[in-house]
Amino acid sequence: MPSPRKVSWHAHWWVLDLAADTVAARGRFITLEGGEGVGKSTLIKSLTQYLRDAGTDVVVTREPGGTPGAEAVRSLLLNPPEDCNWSPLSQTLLFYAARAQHLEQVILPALEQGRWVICDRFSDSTRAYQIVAGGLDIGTLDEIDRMVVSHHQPDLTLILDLPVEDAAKRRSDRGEPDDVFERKGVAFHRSVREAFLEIARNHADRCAIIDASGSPDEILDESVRLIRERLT
Ligand code: T5A
Repeated sequence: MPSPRKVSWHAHWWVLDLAADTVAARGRFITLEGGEGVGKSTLIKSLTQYLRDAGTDVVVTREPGGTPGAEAVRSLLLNPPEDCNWSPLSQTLLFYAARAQHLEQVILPALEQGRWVICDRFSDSTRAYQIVAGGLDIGTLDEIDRMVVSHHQPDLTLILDLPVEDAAKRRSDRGEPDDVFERKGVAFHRSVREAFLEIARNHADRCAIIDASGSPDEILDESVRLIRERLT
């Protein structure tokens, strides 16, 4: 895991300053998005370590998941019972049921306490997977999102972008069994990648794309630079 000293010195000292300045303020909500295997979990570990070393109080969480109930929903969605075959609408309702509880019980209380929340996936994943790749009607999703997430959108969304073949290779090198989404074909994963790029274009004030083909250190450095640029 890279130490903060490996990140450019200006970014490092900025994080220290920011941590000191924001003790009593509302925390910051950062989400990481992108296809499977692009490196989100790897970045979350190094970024969390980096921020904690700089004195920031960070809560790390994930979707679907983050509470015992939402983790149970996660397992229903990612490893469904045989012949279950959730439709995009039923998947969306389950993702948002888990998200509602996760927001109420984990994310919002942490932000109110001034803690930073780093979340592995959030609503943009539903937009990419269930709408663009799954075919759900966008109006339906917007309505559910307004009801559940409302104005509690992330302060910054880092979208890790990688060709689907490279992401698939990283996943297969890791040697873990694929879940229901990872088992889908190349065309599905290409649609997901395009969907994230479109989300970034449509929400340029909140989202930033990171080229995930670089080394873990380079990706961390770029993330810290973006946090500095966008969250001040
Ligand atoms: N989903 C989720 C929806 O359909 N709708 C929704 O609303 C939500 C919230 C969740 C699934 O649910 C779907 C999307 C997903 O299919 P997940 O397990 O939470 O699944 O998410 P995944 O993206 O599948 O998680 P992964 O662990 O597979 O991918 P990561 O976290 O992006 O990748 P990571 O860090 O584990 O890295 C993969 C491998 O690459 C290496 C790592 O060491 C690891 O072996 N690696 C690198 N190698 C070279 N260079 C780098 N820079 C590297 N970074 C990592």
